[in-house]
Amino acid sequence: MAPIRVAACLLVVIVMLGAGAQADEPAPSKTQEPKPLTPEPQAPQIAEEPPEPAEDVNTNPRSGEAPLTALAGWNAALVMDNGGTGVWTVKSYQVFEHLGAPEVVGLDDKGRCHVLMSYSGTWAPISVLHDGGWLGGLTHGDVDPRVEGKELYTGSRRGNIFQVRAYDQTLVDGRLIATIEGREIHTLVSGDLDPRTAGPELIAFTRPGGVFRITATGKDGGFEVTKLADIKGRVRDALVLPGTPRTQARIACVSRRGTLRLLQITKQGLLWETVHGTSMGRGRVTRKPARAGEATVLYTTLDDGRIMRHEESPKGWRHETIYLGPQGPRGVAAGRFDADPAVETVAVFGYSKRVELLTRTAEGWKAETIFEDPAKGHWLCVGEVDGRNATQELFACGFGGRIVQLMRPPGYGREEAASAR
Ligand SMILES: [Ca+2]
Ligand SMILES: [Ca+2]
Repeated sequence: MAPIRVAACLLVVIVMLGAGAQADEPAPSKTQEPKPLTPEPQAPQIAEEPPEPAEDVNTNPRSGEAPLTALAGWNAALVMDNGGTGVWTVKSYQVFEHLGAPEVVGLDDKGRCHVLMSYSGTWAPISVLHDGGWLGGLTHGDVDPRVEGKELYTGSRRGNIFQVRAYDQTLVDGRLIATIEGREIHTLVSGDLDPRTAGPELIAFTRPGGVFRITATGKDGGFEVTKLADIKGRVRDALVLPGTPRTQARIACVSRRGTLRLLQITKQGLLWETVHGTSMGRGRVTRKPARAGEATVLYTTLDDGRIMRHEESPKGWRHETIYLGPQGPRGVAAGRFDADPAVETVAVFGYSKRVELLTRTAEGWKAETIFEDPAKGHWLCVGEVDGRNATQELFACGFGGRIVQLMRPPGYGREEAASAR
């Protein structure tokens, strides 16, 4: 693996966007709007110094598993330390089709995209792009038929949208595919979302509020950008609810305006359905893992610390507040985190610096802290990189510049096997 990693590190493709783009400090907003009231993504804070680790504990995830202290029966390990530069978004995708384990992708405050490969506890990063300001939106999809398989797409504070392509040589590179002048790219989703165009597209949500379609239809391998609408409020997170042969896919959007809305792009135009609205900004959305025959369930975060659960039924949506948590949730991830697959669980992270697991019990929802970070959190996602437990893993990132993996110990939910516990 070592020679591959060396080769991988050599391929740091820097997209040059002019001298101004290389500044390390966040660029001034071109929108002339006041600074966002929520500090997302803004200048990073330096993490408080962690306690000195014991001498025999590895702290470098490039050379081996780098354990961290976790709580409540969980384990934790460092995936990446970005030297104090905030990491605003983390998601897990199968970036390399020739590698069994999925990768982890982080976006940072200097406009860099980090693709991290796991290998028996080590995490090897390949870093691409350098937009100068933060990168925000992130999606993985087969948007470009000219490139085999799926591609990564990310967007920046400066309005730039990039394609990041993976190769079987275990390399990635990136290129600028579009610029939307005067708009920050906060959220990206991909899929066959617009029936007015053939094949899949990227949909970008911007600040000031707008919806744009980006298709791989430009000349010379380029892309084309079409503005679909101006909207009120910044969409801070979105996910695609796949369609059926009879129905168009829906995009679940949460907004600074406080809404959870579903967007359908139809031949007649954009159709918005408000699922829930409240007088509080809404920041993140996740979906309960889909099971055949089960209703769609979404969870959303409100900036004052409430976590809401929304369940769809033929009669409409039912809403339930499941957690009155600390101010500033900035991450929510639903998944299987309990040994019993029937138990409903969802994890949250944010300005409290704590990752908390919410579990539905016969007596109602209970919360327990499973990890405490030295710095404020900004994103949380689910992944599967450890088959020794029966549960999914979590990845957390934020202002301290670290990406942390949280996992149940070997043998958790897998009592049939001897385990290394
Ligand atoms: Ca493709
Ligand atoms: Ca697992």
